[in-house]
Amino acid sequence: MVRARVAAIVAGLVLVGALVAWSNAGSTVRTVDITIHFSHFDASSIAVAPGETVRFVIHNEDPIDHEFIVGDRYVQLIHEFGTEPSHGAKPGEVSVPAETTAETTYTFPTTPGGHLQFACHLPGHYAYGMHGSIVIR
Ligand SMILES: [Cu+2]
Repeated sequence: MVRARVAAIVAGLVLVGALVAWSNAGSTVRTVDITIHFSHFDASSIAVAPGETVRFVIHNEDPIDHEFIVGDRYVQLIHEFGTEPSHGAKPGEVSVPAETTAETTYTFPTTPGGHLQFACHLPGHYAYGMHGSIVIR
């Protein structure tokens, strides 16, 4: 009798633990909204936690196309001098056509202290100021 009651309590605790773990797993993706207006991002710096997964939702209010690329200096250089016309397949890289909203999800490295960038590499846009920093801390 007592054993059955203890077993029921233990089973209940295991269920509660599983539900808490499940709800925490669902909350690990943070959404960051960024608006592009007059060829500028409305954020200049974003702080993320090591290993954090962020869903970036990019709102392009301009009548021209833009893009949103997350990566280190090497990735940014590839895109600045590269020829990829559009993005969307790789995490952290998305094209944002004129007056639309697009999103991309990126999981950051687990090592704290890293510095990445977000940027637009359509011709002349980076030089015009379409970039910002991402600090992992
Ligand atoms: Cu742009």
